[in-house]
Amino acid sequence: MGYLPNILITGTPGTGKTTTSEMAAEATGLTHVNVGDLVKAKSLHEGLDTEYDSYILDEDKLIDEMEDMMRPGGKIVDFHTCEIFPERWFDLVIVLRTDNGVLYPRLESRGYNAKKINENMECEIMQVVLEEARESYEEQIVIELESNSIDQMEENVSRIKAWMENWIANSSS
Ligand code: DAT
Repeated sequence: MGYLPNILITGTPGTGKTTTSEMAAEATGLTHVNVGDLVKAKSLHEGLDTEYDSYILDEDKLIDEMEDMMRPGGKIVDFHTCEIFPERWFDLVIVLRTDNGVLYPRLESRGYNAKKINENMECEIMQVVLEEARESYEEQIVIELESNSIDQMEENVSRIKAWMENWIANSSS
């Protein structure tokens, strides 16, 4: 059949979604979809929230834009929120987690303003994305992975690759 799974990689900004997605795409041959970039490139937003310096998402436009690309499978979707997507899109949902002391300097070195750093730190401390994922998808497809070090990132990429190979073997039998 040549059927391929769709994977969502989510987590607080700075936890390593984009880096992990790029590496996982390279390791698996799946296609990385950076939703933040897509929103900007196709103007799938209602302008900039100046207080938080981030785009106000137009969710309907975004879902419409992504529907056709998700249908054939084979995508690694990278975004900091996960509850807006249709549940049926994903076969695996990975939530990346980072310790406070590691996340803070990552956000600082991005040049985020204090308000945005604090908002994101609180998001990670309160496990906002993990809880969203658990509420939005079946428990058994949601996996929480630590992303503090390069070693952990490489291990996470290996796990994604192994999961995909197993998924393909099971779906073709
Ligand atoms: P996100 O897409 O979640 O916002 P990113 O992939 O852009 O995160 O990573 C933010 C920065 O942190 C970037 O400079 C790479 C670094 N980083 C991310 N995950 C890491 C990890 N597990 N180990 C070491 N550095 C990491």
